[in-house]
Amino acid sequence: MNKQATSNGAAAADAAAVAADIEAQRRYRLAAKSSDPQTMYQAAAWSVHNKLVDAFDKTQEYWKEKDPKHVYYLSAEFLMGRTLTNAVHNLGLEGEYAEALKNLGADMETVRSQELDAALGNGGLGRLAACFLDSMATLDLPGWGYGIRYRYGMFKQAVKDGLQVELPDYWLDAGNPWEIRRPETQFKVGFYGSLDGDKWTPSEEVVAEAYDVPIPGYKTKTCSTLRLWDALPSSELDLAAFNAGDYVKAVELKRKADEITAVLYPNDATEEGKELRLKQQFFFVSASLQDTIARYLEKHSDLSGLAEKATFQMNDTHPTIAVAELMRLLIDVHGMDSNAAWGVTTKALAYTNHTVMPEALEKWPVRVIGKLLPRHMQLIEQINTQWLASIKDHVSAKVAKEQAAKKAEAAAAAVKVAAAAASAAEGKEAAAEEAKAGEEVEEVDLVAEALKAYSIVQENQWNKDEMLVNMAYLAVVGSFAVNGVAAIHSEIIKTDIFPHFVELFPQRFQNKTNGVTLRRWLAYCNPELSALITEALGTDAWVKDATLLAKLKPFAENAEFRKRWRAVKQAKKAELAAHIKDVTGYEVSTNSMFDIHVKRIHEYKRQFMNALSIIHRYSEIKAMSPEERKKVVPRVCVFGGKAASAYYMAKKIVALVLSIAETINNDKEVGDLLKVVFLPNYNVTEAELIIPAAELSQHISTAGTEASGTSNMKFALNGSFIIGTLDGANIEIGENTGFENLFIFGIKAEEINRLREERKDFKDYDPRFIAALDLIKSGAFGRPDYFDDLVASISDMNRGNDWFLLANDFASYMDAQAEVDALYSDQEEWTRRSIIYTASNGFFSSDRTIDQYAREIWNVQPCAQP
Ligand code: CRA
Repeated sequence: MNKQATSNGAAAADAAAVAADIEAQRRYRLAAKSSDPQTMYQAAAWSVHNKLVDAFDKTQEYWKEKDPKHVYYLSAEFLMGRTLTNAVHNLGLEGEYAEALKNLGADMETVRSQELDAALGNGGLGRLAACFLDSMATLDLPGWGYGIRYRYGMFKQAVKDGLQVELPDYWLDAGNPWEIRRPETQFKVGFYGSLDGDKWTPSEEVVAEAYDVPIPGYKTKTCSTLRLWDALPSSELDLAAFNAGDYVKAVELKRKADEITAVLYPNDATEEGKELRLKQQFFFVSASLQDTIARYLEKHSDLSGLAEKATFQMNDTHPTIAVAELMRLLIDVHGMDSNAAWGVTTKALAYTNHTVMPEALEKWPVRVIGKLLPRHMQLIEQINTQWLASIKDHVSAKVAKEQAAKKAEAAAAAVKVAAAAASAAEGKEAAAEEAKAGEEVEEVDLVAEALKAYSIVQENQWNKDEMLVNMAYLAVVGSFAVNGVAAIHSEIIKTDIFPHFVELFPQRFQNKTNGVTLRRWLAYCNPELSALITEALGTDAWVKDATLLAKLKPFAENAEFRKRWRAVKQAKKAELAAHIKDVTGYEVSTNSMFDIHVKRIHEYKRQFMNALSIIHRYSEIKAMSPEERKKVVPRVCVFGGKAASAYYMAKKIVALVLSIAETINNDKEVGDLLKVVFLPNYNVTEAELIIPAAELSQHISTAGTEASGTSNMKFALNGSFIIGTLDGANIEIGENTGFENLFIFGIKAEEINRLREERKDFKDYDPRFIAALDLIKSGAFGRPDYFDDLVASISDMNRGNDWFLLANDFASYMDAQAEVDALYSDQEEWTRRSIIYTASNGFFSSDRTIDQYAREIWNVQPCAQP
């Protein structure tokens, strides 16, 4: 697949043309005299940009002419990472660009490393959206992404004095060659104001302006778009203020508009900025729906057919205000009657749930929606009223059935009591009382009470005076399909999150196990392994057809192939080791096992448990004789991940990892037997370097908490072993790879509730767990008091009470770790199984996921240019 530009006459000519183009960009677009790496990056990027624009225009014209059904992926996050390598490869021009840059005295590696990540997302959900765009384009599916053009992406994480510090991410400052501004595509979005009957007059207004990011598919002419909205002050109000001489107000409007698209909120943060967050959500949803409707109306006169031409996939609850906004647009703007509008809405929307964590299931106070979007609050109330009316018979019947069962039970109990005390008068009295009690319950309005469980608008359980809109419920009621993101998660949402809805329409609920694009996450981030795979299979077709990876299996038995496989891993480890040295100053040995734990820092993901296991390992090594130490499998334990700036415990976890790293890495007695590294600012680009180098990767969330995980798929595809719990997609990776090849440990999801109950008097602490906690408390890693709250959160029943059950899982986690060491000592077997990982997990290509969405939810067909 690495085209040899020099050995191919046509490609060489193309390389000359590319070089001339890059030169022209440098000279005229940038008017630059220097050829420093940043300038060369910009020049190369603009040259690729132009090719993308050509492909983009052709695709969009073709789709416009053919008018196929489209899917619109509404997402508050798109974690795109860098674009240059991906675009050049997807266009099939990697040889030409490498050659051209060489001819211009630059090199691809240096040039591409100049690009800043587009980090418009928090973690898995945002990166999933980016993988989906790549797959949609690759499969020629008419589809667009819609989101927000945040001016600052996810914060930049740095380490200072052993703690995380957050720095702004000025990703747009150097200019962004990957977008096309569309001043001609603007829509007004209103907020606040008053309601007269059902007529809404907003008191604040901004203009949403489109920016298109072309998304090239792999080995296809299709180039789709990610349309991101920027907010501008509404020109009319602005002008009015200026004309009235109120310059301050005019500037104020600009500031307010800027605020909407300034920053991305960390998804697990607290209260702050709630209203602004809802404003952001409504802003991009409204603009996207207006835009789609406007394009639809260019070809069709009647909006009743909208759902035949468009599906809006709501990526988690963030865009779910779409239910009310689509209704408003259809009714208020386009004059549809409300029943017809509801018919169109519920045929056009679909919803993906990505989490069962209560704090991430959005519930907006009625007060907040009512203030910011009064008409939408009114519509939500109406939707809810009609919804509850429509299910009243069902709920009444259910209540009656339950009551009948209860009565029968009470009667049986009464008979029993009477029989037991047959001769005694008290017995009869007791029986009579029992029977009476059963009837009294009926007097309460059981049906009204039962209906509350189905209501979209509900009481805040922590504050009875506040009413909340459950956005997930709104989404379920307003959608024709609801899906989870891994098999186990799709079951859990049915039993734990939406049981009442499943009862009414089981067929609405589906599973779509997540996937990742093999282009970015294998072919481009690991070109060495890709070349080896391509050579073995005799084709690079696996990049587009991941099922072909299965053909690698027989190669696992070939000693020569294993040797080459190991050599690739060693090369990737060496690259990571150099990076570690660069960033942290620590020297790590590539003869050690590279054990990686990278993801957002969260208590449920249990980085803390990994840290405790490392402390135990450290203590063990310290206690060993020199002879015993010879048997230790040396490890480099790498952590990476951002803690939300307001997440107190997560920041302590980062500090703990940094502290133990400091102590252990400077302990001469331990040397290379154990090293601990925290790599700051984990993002897409870091992941592209880290994942190919991994030998073991950790996915150790408390069972039932991680909806899917997607890095587990990337690691598996790059031949890394998984140590993990029976959670999220780990389970399906186990099914594909063979569970004997994973290091699975810990409690099961169905045990969690019971175990949490039992923790009230949990005493079964593993002595190794206690010892590790004691060592932290003793100040062995510095900051003696700083970690008190963290330690208490898993050991003090009054302060957290180990909600994520680290103590329960610790012993089995340590057993699994011992198995890892044992297997690693047998490098032939280890490598054999590493190959099996790559060969077994083609299922996790996002091409498969998207194909399923297209067939089973969207009903969207490929539309490729001839
Ligand atoms: N944090 C889940 O927690 C999942 C991704 C993508 C998450 C992950 O387990 O792999 O979504 N959920 O489906 C989420 O963001 C709001 O919920 C995630 O990225």
